[in-house]
Amino acid sequence: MSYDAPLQEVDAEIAGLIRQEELRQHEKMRLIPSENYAYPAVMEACGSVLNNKYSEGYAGRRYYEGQQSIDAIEVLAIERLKSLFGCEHANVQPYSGSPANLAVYLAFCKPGDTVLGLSLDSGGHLTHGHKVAISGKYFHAVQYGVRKDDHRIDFDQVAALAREHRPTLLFCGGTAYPRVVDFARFAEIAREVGAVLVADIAHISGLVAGGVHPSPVGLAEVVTSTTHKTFRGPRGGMILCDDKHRKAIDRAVFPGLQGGPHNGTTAGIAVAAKLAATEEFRAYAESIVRNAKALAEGLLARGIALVSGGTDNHLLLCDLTPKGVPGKVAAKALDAAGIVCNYNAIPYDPRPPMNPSGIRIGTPALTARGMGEAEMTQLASWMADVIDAPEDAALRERIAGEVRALCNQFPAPGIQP
Ligand code: DSN
Repeated sequence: MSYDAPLQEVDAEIAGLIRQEELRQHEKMRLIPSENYAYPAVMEACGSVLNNKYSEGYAGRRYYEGQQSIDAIEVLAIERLKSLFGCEHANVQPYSGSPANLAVYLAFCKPGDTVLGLSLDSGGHLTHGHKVAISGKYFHAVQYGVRKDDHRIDFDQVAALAREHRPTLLFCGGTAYPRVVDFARFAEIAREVGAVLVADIAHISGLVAGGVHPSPVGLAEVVTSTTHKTFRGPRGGMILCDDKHRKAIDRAVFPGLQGGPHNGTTAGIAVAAKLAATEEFRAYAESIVRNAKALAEGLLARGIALVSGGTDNHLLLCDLTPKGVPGKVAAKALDAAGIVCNYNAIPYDPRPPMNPSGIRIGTPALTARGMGEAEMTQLASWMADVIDAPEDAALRERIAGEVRALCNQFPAPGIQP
């Protein structure tokens, strides 16, 4: 066997599994709100010779020679993000969202310092101070939540905790919060107690770039994000910040936390940032939100309760308690019917995290396929049918066939069916 042969010849087993995953991504309706279809151009940049190069350091200040192309690529990615988000500095080297957040801790905190973030069950992220994560183990993490009655951020609680604990960092943003994040309100509180406000926009960076969610830039001194969710770039991370924090952030990412950046990813981020600056992308972002609202309407009409009563962004959190179906049972039944989501805790969930009361769904991937409100209405009806009868195997099979037929009309970007 030649070492230079294509994947199919070198390793048919892996090639077959990748093909199987391609088919899955083509023939199922993918509703996990943090997933998407990266642009084919992004995939091309990621799977290129850039994989072969080490580049510790930053453009013009590297530890190895041979950076003629790499420096130009990284500068392009940075300049495009600065222009897109209107920020003073961008670091594009974090390997993903969690390392991006960890770098922020390293830049501003010593172990044991106090940090304040949104709790996981209220829609926050492990990296915002959860007790099982490094953010909760190495720092004194205090958590705020959403109100019980309307599931919106409890700003009275945020302000009270901030005044009591005087955190070094105040994190806002999350992974299962279906409403607009009021960055201005957070900034006011951070300013009052002398905390650095960090906005984690991993889920909504595409919505911010597309102008359908307010931007934290100018309000939060530091903004972190992944680059592969609504942004449609490669698996990666970025940190945007004010100029005064440039040195601290850059040093924290390298040499503080990471080694060489993944240069293919950097190129992919540059490509995604270029595409996110187009009118087409604004229209895409608008459609994501329009579709999420249509899906919410369809589900509510079928008696499925939604945390906070609906959505302002790309995601919905369904509370299946009134249906008497645990989230995990629903998620598995829906997957068998060709509709992929994840089970998820809801605020004040009486059930454990591995078997919670809710499912989390979102519209970025379906919207990338060109689906619209009519398809969302149909989807809501299929979902409600399955949730009403999760044990009905014949129903699941029939719906899986109908889902496949619909997916055949909406090609998945970059996938040959
Ligand atoms: N795994 C991501 C999500 O699904 O929201 C967050 O890290």
